[in-house]
Amino acid sequence: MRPNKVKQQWRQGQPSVGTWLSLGDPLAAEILAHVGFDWLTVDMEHNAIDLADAQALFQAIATTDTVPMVRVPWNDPQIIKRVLDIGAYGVVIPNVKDRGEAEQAAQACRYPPQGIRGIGTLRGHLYGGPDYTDRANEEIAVIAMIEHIDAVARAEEIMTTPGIDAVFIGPNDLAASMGLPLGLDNPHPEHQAAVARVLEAGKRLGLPVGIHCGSVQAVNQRIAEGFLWLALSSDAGLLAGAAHQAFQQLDTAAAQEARAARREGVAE
Ligand code: 3PY
Ligand code: MG
Repeated sequence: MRPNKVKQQWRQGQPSVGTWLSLGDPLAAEILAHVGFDWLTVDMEHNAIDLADAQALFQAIATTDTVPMVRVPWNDPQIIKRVLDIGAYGVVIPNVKDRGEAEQAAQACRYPPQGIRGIGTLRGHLYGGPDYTDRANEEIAVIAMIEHIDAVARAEEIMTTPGIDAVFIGPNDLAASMGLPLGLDNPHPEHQAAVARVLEAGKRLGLPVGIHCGSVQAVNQRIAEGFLWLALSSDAGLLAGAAHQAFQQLDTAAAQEARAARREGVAE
């Protein structure tokens, strides 16, 4: 079976960096895969991306060595089975809050005897290779999201659940659960403390910890702190950011107005 580069990176203690695919556009996915990100995660939780879209996105990513991953809408064995069967090499499960939910996620991703995944993939073999069914339990990455303050308190029980390969912090839902202002790169001291608690537990237990970042600076800072799975914004965020930056530099009246509005915004 084609090895999972992300799991290799984790074994070597190397950070693995990618971005989120929210647009559902295969050409955008192909462009980002050719940039050289370690992985790309198709986000089926918050967008209009269905299974057929996800399969086309995986096919676009497969033109490169970038690892195809997916965030499922919820911790549901039916959808987890189907995203794996169309070729996901990693599954991100939202809002895992305790050991029972972590067990459900891990078992949905594994063939018996470790789990309950049904046999019957087509594209898994095309992408992974003829021995896919024998090796999938080893190569597929299962990533539980910690994005509620109750899950932070239970980080150890989630991290030590058999079959969980990494945890990933969702800064916005975590902030919402704490009644704090939102923001990916959240500076609030209580938020920072919750993030630090999860990272410390991961280091102590030898489990990779990831986090969603809004900027390159945040990714680099989190790498220095010891995070091993870093999401840099999304296809939509990177597109909007680059377009805003280019637009602001134009010698046109509209751009001058935008620059002035921005300065006023900064001065407020
Ligand atoms: C969050 O910030 O809640 C996320 O889910 C990021 O992916
Ligand atoms: Mg979230």
